[in-house]
Amino acid sequence: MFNAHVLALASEEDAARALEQVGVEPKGGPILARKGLFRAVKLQGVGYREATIAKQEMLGAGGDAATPKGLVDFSRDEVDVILLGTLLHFRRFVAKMRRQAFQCPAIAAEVEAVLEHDRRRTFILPMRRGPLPMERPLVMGVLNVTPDSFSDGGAHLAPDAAIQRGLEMVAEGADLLDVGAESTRPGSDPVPPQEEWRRLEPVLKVLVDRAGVPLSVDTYKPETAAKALDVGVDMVNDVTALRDDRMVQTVAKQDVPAILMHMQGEPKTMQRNPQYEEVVADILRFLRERMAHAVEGGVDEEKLLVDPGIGFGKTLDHNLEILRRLEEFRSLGRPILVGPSRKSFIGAVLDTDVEQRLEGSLAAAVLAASRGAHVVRVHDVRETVRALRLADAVLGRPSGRGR
Ligand code: HH2
Repeated sequence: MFNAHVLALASEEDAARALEQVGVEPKGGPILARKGLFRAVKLQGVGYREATIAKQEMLGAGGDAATPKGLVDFSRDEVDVILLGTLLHFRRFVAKMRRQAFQCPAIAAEVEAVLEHDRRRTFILPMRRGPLPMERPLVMGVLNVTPDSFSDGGAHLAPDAAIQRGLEMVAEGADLLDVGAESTRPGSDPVPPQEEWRRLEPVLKVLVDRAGVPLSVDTYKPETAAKALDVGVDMVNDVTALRDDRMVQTVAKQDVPAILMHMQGEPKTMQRNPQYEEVVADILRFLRERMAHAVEGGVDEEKLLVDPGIGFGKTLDHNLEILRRLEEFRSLGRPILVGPSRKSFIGAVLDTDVEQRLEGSLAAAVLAASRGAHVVRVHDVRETVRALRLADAVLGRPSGRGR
């Protein structure tokens, strides 16, 4: 018996470790690791000429490419392609495509970029009050200074209660706090900016000095974001991905990090009949466009985070698919934030009301963390910090969670 077994190799670190165990020369490790890691890269809307060349070149490189029948019977001008190969095959493919005609060099550049992005696991987020290392999934505590948030509405509407809960979450191990004063739950109405700021101001002014962790303001209104940044808040969490151009200007001028979240439609109506051609690809395209728009408007790309927006214009199946395929958002090359906490998809799976979603929220947080989330936005900080400490240990990540 040779004790054959299939190795679980997801990253270069996994491959290097496995090779070391069989005593491969350290110098050969990276080369073999490239042969040991398989990747599938999907391209959408590729012209038939480029798709034909890409298939040939990927086959020539030792890999393969999946293309639809429409490519060979000339019934389609554009097709989606899935390139299949090891990192070594992709390296050869990129070199060959660079020298080809038509849009082939652009395909080479995009494929090379997404593989490089996919490889990147950690980030250091530059912030006003010092850099924020993202080497293990960070816990962002949710503080809703609202009467009507879906899970904790009214609990922290009074400034003192909000401040106390904020400090409590820090004591429980929150790495960041996200403070919001308008519920964006399905069916909610907007809050006027004056009212939003009236709720936020007393809370932010105290927490900026006392929290000891970075603060983000959960708003899509430029006037609210500007005021919050003026009192010292560190970043902006915008559920509309800087839809308002004045928000782009505010973030650019203040040079702070911003979270770009995907939402289909508006909170009032977003859950009526959400539809996607292909949920992950559609959200990726949206986030790419919003990133490009922000960068064109002067925002530093190194300060952007991306969020697929669990529950914002998505069905149960959409939400589950986003979490299952969260790693695919690595292709954007930016830290991934995700907020499944207590949301209705958990209630739908477990058949539980909002106050009975702790276990589901923890499962979602751990799954998200193991599938590439850099920040998990949660209500139950103490429990999530514990659950993620275990996940860190299993995944071999640096500890240091939970003060
Ligand atoms: N979810 C909510 C609010 N803001 N921001 C980001 N980036 N990602 C999210 O998933 C997200 C978010 C909704 O949760 P909550 O704030 O608890 O509820 P409400 O909007 O009812 O206040």
